Amino acid sequence: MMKTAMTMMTAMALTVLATQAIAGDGFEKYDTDGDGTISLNEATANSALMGQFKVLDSNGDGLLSRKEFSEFNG
Ligand SMILES: [Ca+2]
Ligand SMILES: [Ca+2]
Repeated sequence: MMKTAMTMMTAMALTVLATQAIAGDGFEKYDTDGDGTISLNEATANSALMGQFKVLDSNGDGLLSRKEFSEFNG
């Protein structure tokens, strides 16, 4: 039962990721908790993003908004 639930969740996650890859800017891929911003913790998923985090965070609140993330070159 647990295994079935995990398999379903994995399948759903893959579907979401595939959809977003097509849609394209990648923001949702890094915003893993879905709060509409990318935290430093979420940015650790990508070393390039991590490296640019402080530069991208133009208002210095420690979070990347969608607009701030749009400046990311990764
Ligand atoms: Ca987030
Ligand atoms: Ca910010």
